[in-house]
Amino acid sequence: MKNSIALNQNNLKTIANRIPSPNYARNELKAGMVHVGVGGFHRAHQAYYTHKLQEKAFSPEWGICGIGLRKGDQKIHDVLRKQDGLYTLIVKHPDGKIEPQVIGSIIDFNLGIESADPVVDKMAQHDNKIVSLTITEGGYNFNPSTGEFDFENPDIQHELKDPGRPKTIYGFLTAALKKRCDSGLPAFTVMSCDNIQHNGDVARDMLLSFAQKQDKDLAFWIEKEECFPNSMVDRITPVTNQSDIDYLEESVGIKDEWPVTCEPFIQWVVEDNFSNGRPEFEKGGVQFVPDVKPYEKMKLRLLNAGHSVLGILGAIHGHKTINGCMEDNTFVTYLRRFMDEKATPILDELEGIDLNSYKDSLQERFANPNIKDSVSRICSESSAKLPKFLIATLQENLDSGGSIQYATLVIAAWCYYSDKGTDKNGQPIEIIDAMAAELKQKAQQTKADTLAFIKQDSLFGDLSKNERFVKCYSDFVQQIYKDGNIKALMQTMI
Ligand code: CS2
Repeated sequence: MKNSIALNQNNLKTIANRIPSPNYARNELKAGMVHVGVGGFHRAHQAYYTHKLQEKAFSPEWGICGIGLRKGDQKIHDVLRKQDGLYTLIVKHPDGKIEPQVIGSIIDFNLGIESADPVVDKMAQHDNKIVSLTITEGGYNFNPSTGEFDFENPDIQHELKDPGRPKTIYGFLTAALKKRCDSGLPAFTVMSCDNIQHNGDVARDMLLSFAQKQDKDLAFWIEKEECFPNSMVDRITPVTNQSDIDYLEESVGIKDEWPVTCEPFIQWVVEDNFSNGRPEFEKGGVQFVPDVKPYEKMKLRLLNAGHSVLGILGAIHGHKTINGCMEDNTFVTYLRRFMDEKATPILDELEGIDLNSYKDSLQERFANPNIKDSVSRICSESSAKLPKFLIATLQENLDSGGSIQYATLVIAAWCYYSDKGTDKNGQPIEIIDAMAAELKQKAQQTKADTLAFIKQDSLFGDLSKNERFVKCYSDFVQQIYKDGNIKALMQTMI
């Protein structure tokens, strides 16, 4: 568009004539929440809910300050600073309708890379009442099979020796909490928004393990004063593409360097357990419940696990997107069988939720042809995701005598995927995983030792010693390694 304009506060009036934009006094907002990990998901979810709240019931004490602790956060920091915290959220409906809107709830951004002070100070500041997190499943620094805090991590060892120069979330949280404790300020709530079962409890246990080693008095104070609500978060948020940036500039007339796209569905179920007040998020549609555990289990073991099932199998077959998988009947049937026969039996009772319609709605969401959620995003960091999404279900089915084939095939396929790095057409698969090299190395030993891949105990626990699992896994590995024709194998099972 000829007269396209840059997204920033000065241009907001003009932009508001083109698409919905914040109508509240952003300059009056204070940073009552400090959010670590400002990826697409945070911007499509918590920041969106906060924006909705501001529109419905202006609450000046509840703006968001973004925080980045990793080098990779530099870019979002620079973009959001340049755009005065503003960005466009593009909701893509299954029928092709596209709804862009400007979100205004992020009002500041600090990096803790070169110096920790700006971040620690922000967290320790009086106005701040909540530190929320989307630091990914791998960011919690625990051993997935034992659940124990990983003190071997060199960054953790560094922080224990030198608390003044924190590197991980734990070092930053304790440094800020120490300041608050010393100056008589109340503890902030730590609100985890990651896809981990009992995410608040995990955040609490890990923070306390760390703090107990670093400063016992502080650990005692944290234990007494601080709340860690569990929550279930949900909105499918694919990686932003150049075509999204071009669409905004060419069709809407807005130059936004990093918009976010997402599906229309959104859900947030949170335990009402906050140490120092909270926004009235319910006005923006958030559900507060006394116990979120059954909801999180349902979501992790159906939606997230379902994604991984489609992602790993789809990657080997050569599907590029999740909706591409959903156009393939073999994948659709396989997914449903996995959800009905493996995942549903291990879920807890959920009052008022009809699991069949939940699963139907997941299928519709996955099939949204406009979302184009890439298989590579879903498979990224599988080493952090699969233990929580899939292996946990497998373990429960092994314990209860339930059926295991559908999940076991995915594990066998994950081994093949890590080993080969190409799909059935010989096209390279992009593997993004902090453990990629180790996974590959183990997978490559499969020919000599069929169980080499599952002998990684930190991921698989004692699965390699379970006779029933080993038999099923070995059969699948042999079959996949014959010709990599994963779809043919799936077809024999449905
Ligand atoms: C996905 C999630 O990362 C993944 O593998 O399953 O990002 C998923 O899209 C969100 O949890 C949806 O709420």
